[in-house]
Amino acid sequence: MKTQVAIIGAGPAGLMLGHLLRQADIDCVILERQSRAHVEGRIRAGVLERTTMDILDKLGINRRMHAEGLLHSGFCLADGGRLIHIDIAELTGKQVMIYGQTEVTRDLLDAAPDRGLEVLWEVEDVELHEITTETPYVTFVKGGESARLEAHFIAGCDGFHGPSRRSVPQRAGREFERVYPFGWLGMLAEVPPCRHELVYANHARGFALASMRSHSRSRYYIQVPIDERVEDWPDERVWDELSLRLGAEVAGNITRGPALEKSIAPLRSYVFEPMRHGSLFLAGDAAHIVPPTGAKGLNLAASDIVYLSDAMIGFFKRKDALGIETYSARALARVWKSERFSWSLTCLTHRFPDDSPFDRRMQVAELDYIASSPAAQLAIAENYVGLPL
Ligand code: FAS
Ligand code: PHB
Repeated sequence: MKTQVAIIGAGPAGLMLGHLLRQADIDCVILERQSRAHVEGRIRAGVLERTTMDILDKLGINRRMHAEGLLHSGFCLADGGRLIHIDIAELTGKQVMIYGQTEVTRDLLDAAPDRGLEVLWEVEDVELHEITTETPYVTFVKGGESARLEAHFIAGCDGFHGPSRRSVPQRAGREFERVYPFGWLGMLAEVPPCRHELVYANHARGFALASMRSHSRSRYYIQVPIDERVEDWPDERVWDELSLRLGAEVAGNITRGPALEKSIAPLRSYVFEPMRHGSLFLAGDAAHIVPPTGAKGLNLAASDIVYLSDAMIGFFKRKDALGIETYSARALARVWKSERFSWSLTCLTHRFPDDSPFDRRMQVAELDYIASSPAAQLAIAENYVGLPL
């Protein structure tokens, strides 16, 4: 098999890249390890920045997002019963869209056939070859048959555990990581949200987040110890903990119901540099991970893909290699700013096991400062809605 761009991974990064390349009449093939049902079944991000919405608008894959998504103009930080409202629309002139990554993935997959975007599902043993030459190729097994896909470029959109980043020799790359001493237990329930906006709560018992997917479907999170097992958290225990951590005003409006999904995710900050090695380009979680506190994971994948698709389209359509040469530096400049924001909001809202009384005072002082300073609120708001590309 031959194509211009071999894309590994049919998550948001791979699917957005595939659509943008096909829209520019560039050949590409997506290789995905899982089944379509598995990919569509993953419950992940919930907040879209303008950057991500713009990609879906540009692709014309936006009807359901605008029909079913919820535009939000602000969110709250909660601390011991105090609610600090961050009015992102007033401060930045921008809003964010509440529309689940599950829905974004489904919309991109539903639109793939009309775009002529080919996804090979359930491929195994994907391996990258000759990635420092101009004739790289990928080998894989599909339905028991070995296959080889030759391409000009390979896009590693295969997430944190995929083979692409591991194909870069250790001497050629550098990792930066912080693993947090806690995880997030997430619960999805078909109950109306407890508030019209998201609430990020700092509580002595730990962080909690009240989010949503629609007016009838809520998504909640609580910070749990890193070694916690989801089996030890029956629904009622989660609801009780949420009520304690979110504070009386917010908790008073919680509607309880059976969990549709409940899982624990670890939290880490991670960046791999560079995001290009020869003919291999890394994008999304394959190159970086953020703690979900800042709602940046999916949106960073989107901004990587804006840079990468522009670069590849310039190369193939105008023989302009500037975007290819500058991709890694451009993407990393935005990645690091989002890593900083996600890390800082995590440190502000979570309780760390080794926190000293001084550390707690620093959290209280920063929350007091945010509550009293429009400048501090603007700094949070402009990062939350997404920094300019
Ligand atoms: P993805 O991981 O989504 O996609 C990579 C794809 O590559 C997958 O489909 C995988 O099956 C495939 N793949 C892997 N190995 C392969 C191989 N060998 N061959 C072929 N294909 C292979 N972000 C937020 O903003 N907010 C959140 O609340 C949030 N919650 C999250 C919860 C969890 C449990 C996880 C894991 C992540 C969460 N994220 C969240 C981050 C998440 O949304 C990612 O940022 C987003 O999925 C990134 O998209 P991709 O880079 O496409 O990677
Ligand atoms: C979600 O709704 O899944 C969500 C929202 C905001 C975050 C993280 C997750 O910061």
